[in-house]
Amino acid sequence: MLTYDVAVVGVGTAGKRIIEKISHKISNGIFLSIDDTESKICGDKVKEIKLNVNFERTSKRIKLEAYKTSRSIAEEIVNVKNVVIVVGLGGVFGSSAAPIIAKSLRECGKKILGVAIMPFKFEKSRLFRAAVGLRKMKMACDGLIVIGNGEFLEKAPQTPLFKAYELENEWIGNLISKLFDRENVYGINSKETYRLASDGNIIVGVGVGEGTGMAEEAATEASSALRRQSNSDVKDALVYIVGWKEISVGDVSTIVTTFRGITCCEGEVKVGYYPNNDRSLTVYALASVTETKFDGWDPLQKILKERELDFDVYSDMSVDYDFSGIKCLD
Ligand SMILES: Nc1nc2c(ncn2[C@@H]2O[C@H](COP(=O)(O)OP(=O)(O)OP(=O)(O)O)[C@@H](O)[C@H]2O)c(=O)[nH]1
Ligand SMILES: [Mg+2]
Repeated sequence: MLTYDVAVVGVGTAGKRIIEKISHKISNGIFLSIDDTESKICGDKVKEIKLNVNFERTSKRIKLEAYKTSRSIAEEIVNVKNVVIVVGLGGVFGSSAAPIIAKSLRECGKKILGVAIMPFKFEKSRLFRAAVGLRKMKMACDGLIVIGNGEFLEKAPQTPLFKAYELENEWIGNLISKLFDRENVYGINSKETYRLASDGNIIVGVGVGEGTGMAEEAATEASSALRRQSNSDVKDALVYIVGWKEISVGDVSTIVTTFRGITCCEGEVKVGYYPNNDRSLTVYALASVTETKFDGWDPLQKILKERELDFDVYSDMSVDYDFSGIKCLD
């Protein structure tokens, strides 16, 4: 039987688009997309699972269908230990389905790394649902990486939205493929990523540099993106440097020093290096922080502390649950 390093599951519309990118970048993986829209993915590397919820597209229905599907996925990826679940939070589909799928696969013994993409600040109606979804993903996954959509438009607010998504999906695809890149001797291994991501609040900053000074430029941009997402100093970090193959030891040192300076990080900064033929450098920084700006999008959390208002099927569903009698608040 074939064995794979990782299974990557994209949930909802954003998840589906990103999984398409990732499928071209990771050589030894299984790729699944779970959504309720018709098939649109190019190529045959991604298996698309269409949840049948169109006749009753409620959060409750999506959760039930997602749970049932997660059982068959578990059977399909029986030989895979690591699972990455990618979801754009804030819509109904992904925010409802992704935490259920994560929890259910985790109960089957999989190690779950969640990648949650948060909406743009202007998507006002989606922020609360995204923050609630984020909290559930934190509970459901072994580790979670949070990516703020807004960070990618900071440099080019004139960019058409679909192009911004396209560019961002490319970046997210590159980052995730680096997390599981086992070819590269200078890489950061996936265990280190899981360890950092299990800390609770992990955010991502991306920066690109070109020409002379590219190292400092890319590091400054990535660090500033982290600063915008959190007021707290960075505790520990993983820094993925991708690009120019002539990069020097001095450049790597500049990246780490700049990163430490801007993010006030006194903890561990591990660096992975992934050379290619680009004449530019891209720095992806994964950073552990005490709190993020996304936490504030769910003001109820502050009042309720550890208590849950949303008693959905997710709260008490166990693997062998009998669906026939489920009652829940939507
Ligand atoms: N990076 C990125 N973000 C996206 C993309 N499409 C949507 N998003 C973001 O992800 C969030 C969730 O959107 P969708 O993925 O469309 O939502 P959904 O889970 O399919 O839910 P529904 O709206 O019910 O279909 C949005 O608020 C957007 O900010 C994409 O292609 N790339
Ligand atoms: Mg959708």
